[in-house]
Amino acid sequence: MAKVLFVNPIIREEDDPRHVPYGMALLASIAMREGHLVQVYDANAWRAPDAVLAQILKADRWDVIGIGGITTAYRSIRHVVQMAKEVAPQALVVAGGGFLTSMPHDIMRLLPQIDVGVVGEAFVSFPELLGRLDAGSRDWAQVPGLVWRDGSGRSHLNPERPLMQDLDRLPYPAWDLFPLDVYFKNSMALFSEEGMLARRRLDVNASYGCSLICRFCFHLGIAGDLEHTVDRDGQRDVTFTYKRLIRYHSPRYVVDLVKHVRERFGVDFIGFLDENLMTMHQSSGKKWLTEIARLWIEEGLQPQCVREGVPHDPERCAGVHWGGTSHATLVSCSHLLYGYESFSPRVLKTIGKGATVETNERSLRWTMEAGIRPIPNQMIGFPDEDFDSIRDNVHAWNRLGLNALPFFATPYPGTEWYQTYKSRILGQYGGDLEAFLLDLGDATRVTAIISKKFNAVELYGLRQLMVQRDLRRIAAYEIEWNRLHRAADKEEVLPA
Ligand code: B12
Repeated sequence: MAKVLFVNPIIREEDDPRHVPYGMALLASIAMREGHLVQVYDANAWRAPDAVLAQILKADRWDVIGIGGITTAYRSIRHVVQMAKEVAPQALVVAGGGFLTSMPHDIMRLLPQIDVGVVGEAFVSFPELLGRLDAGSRDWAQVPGLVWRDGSGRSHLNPERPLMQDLDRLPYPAWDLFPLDVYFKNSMALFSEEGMLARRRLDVNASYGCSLICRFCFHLGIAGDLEHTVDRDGQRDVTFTYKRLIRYHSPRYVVDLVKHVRERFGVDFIGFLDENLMTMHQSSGKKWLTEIARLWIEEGLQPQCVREGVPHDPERCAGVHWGGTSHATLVSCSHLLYGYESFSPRVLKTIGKGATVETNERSLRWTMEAGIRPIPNQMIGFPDEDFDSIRDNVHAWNRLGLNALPFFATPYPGTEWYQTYKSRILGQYGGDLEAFLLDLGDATRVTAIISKKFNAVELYGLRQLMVQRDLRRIAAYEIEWNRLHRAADKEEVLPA
């Protein structure tokens, strides 16, 4: 059996750690079920100095050091794998998750310390890798879903690993390997009163997939979106398509899991991580969430305040509240997060999501009428953003009484936007992909601009004017913009 150390990299350095990494917790559990010896160092939770990481890396003779996360964890991942190779050179460094899946060959080139990568879903590929290692083999060419390097340093991507069909075969995540006290301290989710008062929140991912095809979104290669291309030299690469394979845990699995965490860890709130809980309900013939809710009540998980119709009091309320994500074309918990993105008809048409201004507004009204707090997400800087779309948003906020600080539209790797605007994006970083990866954050700052019309200075300025509802200055700048660009156009056509 292999000795495996998982390292959870730092994500959102500027914020407190709030989410146990669900995929890693599942992989740890799977590895233990297969008989391997597993430890976790949660760098995101501990935020400790490097000396601690070095100690952990030396604390045993690890066979495998596993690390993974989303693209914005790149800086931390880079640091950990560099240290791992220095301090524990005997260990096989294995990486996975969105940062690698979105660009396997690039990551293998940028981070030579990674020995093997697991592309897309790792539920089967990772234990198979451990099994091989255990059997003394380091021949990775036969394991679907892996990316690896040959003796010359060239990376190879193996054929795809089919997604697991029966998700209920998954063991429960190994939450007890993570410092839950740190996470419980940051349990509160600022999205609803119940969420705000949560003291012991854990997250559950109940379904995999999303039926939408938003141009700014990426599904980590675990939603049926991942496909391979093979070039003339036989070199494989990943591509992300509109194909979907939507998978659910059964309501029974979900509710038993929640019951388990209630009994084991005393949780009072469950955050559903599902990419889009409500679209998943919709595509299940509107039965899935209803059945979860029925079992939730049957198993005694319904919060006392909901049952008795009284205000939530965390001192008295027994039971488990929950929250998740929704989409503007549906509403049917405590809070629902909505990615409304924009209230401009033109922009909405180009996002690919199928939402309209009407569905956005309707869902907001319905959600509020149902006593659920809607949390709208807005963005600025779409490829087709213009003065009229900016104004449309301000008008909608005024109409609906919304306050929002829009995010900046960001082409994260793996998204359609990244594919479409790749050369433009890299052009903004002097062709240096790593510089772009290191710059990415949570889209509250401008990174690579994909707006055809506005530059960074304009996007910051316009966002500020939107927040202040300053339509007069937006109109004045539109005149200025047109004047400047007319002048620039004229200069361009002047003979040299
Ligand atoms: C929880 C979550 C977060 C958490 C942190 C997650 C974490 N600890 O890594 C927080 C809230 C911090 C977060 C933030 C953001 N997130 Co987020 N988040 C999620 C969410 C909801 C759940 C992730 C999850 O648990 N998935 C389910 C599990 C099973 O998948 P998994 O963890 O990836 O694990 C599987 C594989 O990826 C792989 N794997 C993962 N780790 C490892 C490790 C090893 C060793 C191996 C072998 C394999 C492996 O194997 C697992 C099993 O198959 C997803 C949506 C979703 N439902 O997936 C979005 C998602 C990952 N986030 C996304 C985005 C865009 C963001 C933000 C940029 C959003 C924003 N504008 O602010 C920010 C980044 C902020 C920042 N400054 O860095 C994108 C993807 C980004 C990317 N390119 O990688 C997703 C897919 C949502 C979406 N569709 O757009 N997020």
